[in-house]
Amino acid sequence: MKKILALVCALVMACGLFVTANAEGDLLKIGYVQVGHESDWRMANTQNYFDVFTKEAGFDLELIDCDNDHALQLSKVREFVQKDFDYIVIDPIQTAGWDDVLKEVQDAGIPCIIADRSVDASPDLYTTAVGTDMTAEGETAGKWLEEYLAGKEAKILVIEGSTGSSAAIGRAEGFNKVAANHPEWEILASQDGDFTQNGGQAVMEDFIKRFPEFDVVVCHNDNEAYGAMDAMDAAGIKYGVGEKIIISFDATNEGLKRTLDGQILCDVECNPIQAVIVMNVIKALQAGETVEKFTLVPDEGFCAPGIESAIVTTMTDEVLAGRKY
Ligand code: GZL
Repeated sequence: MKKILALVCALVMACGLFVTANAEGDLLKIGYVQVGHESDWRMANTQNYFDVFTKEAGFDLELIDCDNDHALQLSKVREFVQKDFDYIVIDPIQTAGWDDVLKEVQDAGIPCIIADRSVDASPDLYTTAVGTDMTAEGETAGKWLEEYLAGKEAKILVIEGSTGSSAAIGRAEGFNKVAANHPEWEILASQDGDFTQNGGQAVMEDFIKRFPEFDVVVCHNDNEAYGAMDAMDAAGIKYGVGEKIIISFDATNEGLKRTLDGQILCDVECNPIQAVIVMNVIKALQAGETVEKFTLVPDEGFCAPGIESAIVTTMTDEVLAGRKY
C-alpha cells in the first residue's frame, strides 16, 4: 500500500502538482533548531512555526529550543540528519562555526534552510535563507536619530544583542555606518545585553554608574529596552520626548505600545512572522522548483506620536491595532 501511495505521490509531484508528503507518503518531517526563548520576538517566531507547520497542513514539525547554546544546535542538527528528516531549518545563535555541520547535512541530501539570523558560511553549503536585513535595520535607527537630532550633539550608549549573532552584528554595523558621518555623536560604550530584559537592566545599571551624562540609549531589542527602562526608573532618570532618547528594535506589540506612549522614541521592526515564507519555500522545493538563495522578510520603523519623520511611521492607535504581532 505504501509503495502505491509513494508512486502516486511521485507521479503527482512529477506533474507539478504539490502534496506535502515525502516519498513514503508520510507527513514531511521538519526539524527546526530554534535560538531559544530569550525574548518576546523569539516567542512570537516559535508560536508562528507551530501555527503554520501543522499536521493538518502535512507537516511533522520538531522544534528544538536550544536555549542560546550553539553546541546544542550543532548536535540537534546532527540528530535530525541521523533521523533522516525531510528538511532542516536552522536559526543560528551565532554566525560562526557552521561549515562542518552544513556539509554533513548537504552530504546527507537533506535540504537546509537558514531562517531569521544568518551564518558565516558559503551559500553553497545550504539550500536557501529567509530573513530580515539587520544592517538595514541598524541604518534605519541611525537615520531616524540623524533626522531627530538635526545636528545636535549626542552621547550615546548601546546595549547590544547577543555577541556573535547576525542580529547584533548587523544592527551595530548599520547604526555605526550612519554614526560615522556624525563627529558630533559620541558612542560612550557598547555592551552585550543578550537580548533579554535582565541583560538590558544589568547593562544599563552599569552604564548609569559609569556615565552620569548621556542622551541616547540604543537597545538591540525591545526586551533590553524594558530592562533599560527598569534601571532608569530605579535611578530616577526620565526618558521619552524631551528626556533621554530610547531607540529599540523588534517592534513587538509591547514595544510599539511603549512607543505609542512616548517611552520608546523609535522602534525598528524585525518581523518574526516568517514561517509561511519558509513553508512556501519548502512547497516550491517539493514541487521541484528552483528557489532564490535568499528571501527577504520586509520590515519598517516606528516613532513616538508628535514626532514627524520621513524615515519611519509615526505611531497611532490605528497603527497599533493593525499589527499582526
Ligand atoms: C532578529 C532576532 C533577534 C531579535 C531578538 O532577527 O534573531 O533575536 O531581534 C531575538 O529579540 O532574541
